[in-house]
Amino acid sequence: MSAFSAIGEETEQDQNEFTPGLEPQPTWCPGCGDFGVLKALKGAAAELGLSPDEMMVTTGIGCSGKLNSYFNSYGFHTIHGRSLPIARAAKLANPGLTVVAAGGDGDGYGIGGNHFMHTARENHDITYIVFNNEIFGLTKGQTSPTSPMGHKSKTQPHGSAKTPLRPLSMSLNAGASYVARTAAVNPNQAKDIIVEAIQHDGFSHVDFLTQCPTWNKDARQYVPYIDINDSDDYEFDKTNRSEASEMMFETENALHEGTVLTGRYYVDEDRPSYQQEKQRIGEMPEEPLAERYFDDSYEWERTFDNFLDKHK
Ligand SMILES: Cc1ncc(C[n+]2csc(CCOP(=O)(O)OP(=O)(O)O)c2C)c(N)n1
Ligand code: SF4
Ligand SMILES: [Mg+2]
Repeated sequence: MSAFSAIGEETEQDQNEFTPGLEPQPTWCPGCGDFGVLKALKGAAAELGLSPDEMMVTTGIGCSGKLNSYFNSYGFHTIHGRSLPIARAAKLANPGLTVVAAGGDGDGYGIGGNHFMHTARENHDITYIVFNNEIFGLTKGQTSPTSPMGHKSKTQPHGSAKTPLRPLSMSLNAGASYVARTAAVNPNQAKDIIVEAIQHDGFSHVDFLTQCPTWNKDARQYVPYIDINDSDDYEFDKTNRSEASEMMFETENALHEGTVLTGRYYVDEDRPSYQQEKQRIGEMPEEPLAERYFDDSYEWERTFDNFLDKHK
């Protein structure tokens, strides 16, 4: 239940609860993988019994950034690469809120890469969904950090000379405590993974493969996919860091060799979240910071006043 929830009781939710009654309706192109993320997120929120006032979805800029326009909850359509700092602030101020940050591969692995790395390192208790279509979709198909080597686009007409970034490995190495990959073509797995990611205490990173039939026609449509947790061909312990790391490395190589591997790669239930650690060392109160705003008797400490005092 959020600090401001008027409902606060466990209720059964319907997916339609998260569909805005009025316009806008999605403007994504027919066949776009982004529809799959929206569907999975609605399904996950309904399964968790959340109501719209108990959730906040922050997004960056891109086709992916439109997500919160079509999802009925608190939302913040931020600027390019900045969906994570806003999500972190919302969660720190109001820990009862379920906070989901979302954005594209260009958004999160490119311009916002710094925020991604440090949010993972600090293990903020939020879920981060990256729509990975391996290009910049909204701006008409330029090469992105996850585009495969040799990928031809308007910005790289002779093919990209760069090796693609490894999102799963990067996330693990930066410090994320839950790392998974799913695909828009796999809606049931996607919904289940988002449920787990939201329930996880700490930073959950979901790399979500979303096909872009308009600008990335050369890319595979991420079918057929293999669920590594269900397949006998891939045995590893997702709580073991080095086994998870090897599985991620293999997955990232396989994608560009034509095999789409998905599933849960790393889960660390023991590591305290940033919020828990801050409370443990006494730097964060138990009561939500956001409630102070409504507390008329609270005496605000202003950084500026402290600064002046120090220099008197
Ligand atoms: C600071 C800044 N730089 C560049 C842009 C232009 N821009 C808008 S969307 C985008 C790329 C989006 O790609 P991605 O994050 O992968 O999202 P997608 O559209 O593929 O979902 C860019 C470069 C911008 N809006 N702001
Ligand atoms: S341009 Fe690509 S990513 Fe954007 S809405 Fe169309 S299909 Fe989806
Ligand atoms: Mg993209």
